[in-house]
Amino acid sequence: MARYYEDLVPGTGLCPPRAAFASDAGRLSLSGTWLFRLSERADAPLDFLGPEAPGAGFSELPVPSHWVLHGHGTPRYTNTAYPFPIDPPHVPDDNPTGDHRLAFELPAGWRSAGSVLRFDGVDSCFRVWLNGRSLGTSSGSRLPAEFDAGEALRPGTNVLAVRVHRWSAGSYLEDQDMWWLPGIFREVALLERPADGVADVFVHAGYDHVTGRGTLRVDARTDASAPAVVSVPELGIEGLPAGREVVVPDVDPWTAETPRLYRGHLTAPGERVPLRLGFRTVAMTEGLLTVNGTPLLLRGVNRHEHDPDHGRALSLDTMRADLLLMKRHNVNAVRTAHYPPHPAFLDLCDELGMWVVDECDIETHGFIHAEWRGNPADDPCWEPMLLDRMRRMVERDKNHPSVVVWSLGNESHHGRNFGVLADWTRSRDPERPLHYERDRSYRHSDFYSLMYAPVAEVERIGRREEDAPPETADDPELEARRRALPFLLCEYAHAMGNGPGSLAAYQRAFEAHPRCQGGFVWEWIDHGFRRHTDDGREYFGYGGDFGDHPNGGSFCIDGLVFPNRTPSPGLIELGKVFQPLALEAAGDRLLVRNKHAFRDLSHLRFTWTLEDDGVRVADGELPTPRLPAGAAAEADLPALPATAGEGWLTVRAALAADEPWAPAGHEVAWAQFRVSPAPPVPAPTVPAPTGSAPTVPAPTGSAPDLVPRRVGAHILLGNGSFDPDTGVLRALGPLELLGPRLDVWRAPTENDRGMGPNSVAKDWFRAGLDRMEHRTVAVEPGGDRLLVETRLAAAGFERGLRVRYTWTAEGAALRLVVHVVPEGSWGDLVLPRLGVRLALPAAFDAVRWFGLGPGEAYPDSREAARVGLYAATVAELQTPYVVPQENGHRAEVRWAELAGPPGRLRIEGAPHFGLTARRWTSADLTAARHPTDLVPRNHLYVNLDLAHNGLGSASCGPGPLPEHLLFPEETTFTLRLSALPPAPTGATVTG
Ligand code: IPT
Repeated sequence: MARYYEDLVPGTGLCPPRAAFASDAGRLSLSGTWLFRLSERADAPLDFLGPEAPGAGFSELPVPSHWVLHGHGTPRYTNTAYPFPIDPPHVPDDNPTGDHRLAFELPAGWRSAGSVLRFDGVDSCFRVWLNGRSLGTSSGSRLPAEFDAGEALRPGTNVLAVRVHRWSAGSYLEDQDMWWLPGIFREVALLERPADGVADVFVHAGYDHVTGRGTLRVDARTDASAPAVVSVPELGIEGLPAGREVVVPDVDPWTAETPRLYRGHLTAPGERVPLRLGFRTVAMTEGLLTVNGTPLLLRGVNRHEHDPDHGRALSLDTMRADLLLMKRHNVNAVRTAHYPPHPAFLDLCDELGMWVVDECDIETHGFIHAEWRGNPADDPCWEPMLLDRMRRMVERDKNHPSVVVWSLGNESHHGRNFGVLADWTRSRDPERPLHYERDRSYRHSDFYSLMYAPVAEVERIGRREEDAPPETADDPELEARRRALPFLLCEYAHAMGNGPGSLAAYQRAFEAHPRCQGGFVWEWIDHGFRRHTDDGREYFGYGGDFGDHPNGGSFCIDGLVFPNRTPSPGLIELGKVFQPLALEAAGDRLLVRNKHAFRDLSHLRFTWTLEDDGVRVADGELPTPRLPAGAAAEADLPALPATAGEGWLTVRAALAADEPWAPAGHEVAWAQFRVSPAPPVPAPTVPAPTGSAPTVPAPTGSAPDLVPRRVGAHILLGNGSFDPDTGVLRALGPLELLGPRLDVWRAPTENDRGMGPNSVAKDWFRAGLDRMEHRTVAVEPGGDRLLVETRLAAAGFERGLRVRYTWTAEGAALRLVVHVVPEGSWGDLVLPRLGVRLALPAAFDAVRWFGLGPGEAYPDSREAARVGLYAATVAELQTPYVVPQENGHRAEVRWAELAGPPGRLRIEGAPHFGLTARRWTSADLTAARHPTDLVPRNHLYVNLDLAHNGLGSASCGPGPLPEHLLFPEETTFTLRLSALPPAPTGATVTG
């Protein structure tokens, strides 16, 4: 048994794999407090197997858990690199090994014969002893292992000992981009196996969409003398022998939109197994993945199992929380990246409705660093271990209606062994298609599948005009097969930090081309671990924060929800883009298209609201359109009263009644339509629009002087006081401020930082955009205006931006026209943003605005923002990305007011501007590694932006679409600043 953890066998002493199912047979949970000892090497003394107290060094540890999250060693994060030398199947002598020990009482009357010890997940390789007797070994971290415990069990106290090795041959197959987290991280249980019981069950419940008939056949493996029988009382099925098919007229099919489960039982003489039957037929029909005859459009996410405190030892509540959040954001599909999830997650998918691509626990990505030499996927010696993983997944999960596709694994290049896996799976379960992305011949896949393809490529694929991959180019038959396959983007839209951009563009491409059956955003959750600074402030750690080397840094922080499962703006955007209704207004008609695949709209209630400059003036209900899945129709819009300002009609479709995944009233879809004309352009010079406080006259009481003049060390114009040397505004009435001055920097997002050469931020740093310097060319009071000319450029560069600020007084307000002209050669460099920055005293905190909100919005991630009147504190304007970066930009702001003790600064745009307000500068944000590094300064920094570069997805994928690139060009923008008295109380706000 020496170094058994390096053997190319899946394990020893294991029972054959079978379905995960409950039954009325005894089950003793062995989860709880165990004893634990960590050794640096795999060969520590075996002094903990027997009934006597274990040797020194043991302390308590909860099971399930990962020991590295309980103070024993550290978690390690790598993306592709193996954290040990590539020397398969060997691992270093230093192989952290966790000895686990539990003494438990066998319940009285327990039938020992045939009893099974079941481990639902142990990372990465382990050996088991019961009462000192070795039961066997196993690897395959995210897969169950069962051992026959009957002979070793004894009445009364039993001692279970488990030795877990962090590294094993199996680790070479588990190089998923995630934390390496050793331990017994899923449940352990002792299962009674009754005589005449059920060993395994395989449910086949099909649905014929033409006749509406269901077919049911339950195959059972029993050791029973008499046959097992099936009963489904709801369907009038009683005593149906296992293995015999029955036709059920008029069954309600299971779909992810209508997850109808029928409850039944399989009864053998000695055991009763509850069944949950979902009638559905998965088929590849005319080149498309269909369920019950209807092609699917997968609005999916890739889900890793992650909890900020417990790693992959997830509670049922956490699994449910994931699904509720997904359903509430219109996600209808999950790829279980990149291993089979906890079995209870699939039960929840059956119940709540989700299309699942169940992926095997196979990834050999690190061999890329050896040019794929020795890749297990292509080495016959590894076949048993690979096939064992596929078998254990398929056998465990075969009874879930939610599982509609098997995926052979992730990022393991290609090789003969995938053919073995595919052949076995097709023969064992011909009722589900297969997916594997990395073998570009797709010979083992029923999908043409890619990762991170740009939108234009998706469109080409949709038209079947894509180039043939080199792997099929010389094989017409194989190429024809590939080209006939439906297309999935098994990963796209890398949700790392601020972003992803372009979600709407991808969705348009999917919806335009039937061949494109959707995709899975990368990824669901940020894998950050909760940590605290010395002074007790919480933050989330990532690769390197644990002294782990080598590490993949923040590349694991790429989810749609933050580590604590707070939705990020990316998820809000996705929820909008994924909404299952299209709503468009044409005159007084509303065009409604039902994008569900199976469900009509009777579960939704439609309402409308009319707002005038952000203030609600009318609302009502719309009759719910009677629309079957896939259909469209026009409905009448109500006659609307006239609005004085900007009139916006918002139509909402919300749940009419509670659903298992959201309460009545939950908004499923919405759209907003402008129904009254734009305000005059340029900016209004009249007092504030309806819904905001009135503009006050000049605070001096006398009309301000509308002509600039020098007074002492100032230039005065209207209520403004300027620095005569720099031309910078220092005060507006009673408000002290500094600025606005041109500013192009934003703290690079992770997508700006990009991957490898695909990094616009590198270009920005190289070009010195983070260190632009101002030079005042001229400050010229003249006529009724103050002209300030400056130049902004970086040390060492000739190119720059020439800026002319033209100030005029309009009563109590100042009007500013900023004219920007690029000078010199900018090549194809894009700007991070183009705007002005000003500083206000630190006491300014309350912000109100009329524009897009309530959350942040960027040029290519703004579908979820709606026009309204919003209020927030400065703290609330910040998005707490785990890695500090540009965030919090409120877009298309018509006006904003920032309130501090002396009054309010009102800013109006012509027609609008982007707004961020922070207690730190963009440079501070650029330098910070964690939000706790950000220390509030003595000012509030306000950016007023004309434009931002798009977000894109270049941290792993394409950058922003061409239309969202911000090239420097001659530009003019206009702002109007005024000082207002403190806000009246009780202001109404939409958000
Ligand atoms: C792709 C991986 O499949 C996924 O696990 C994750 O690492 C993702 O990238 C990036 O976060 S592989 C990549 C080479 C496209």
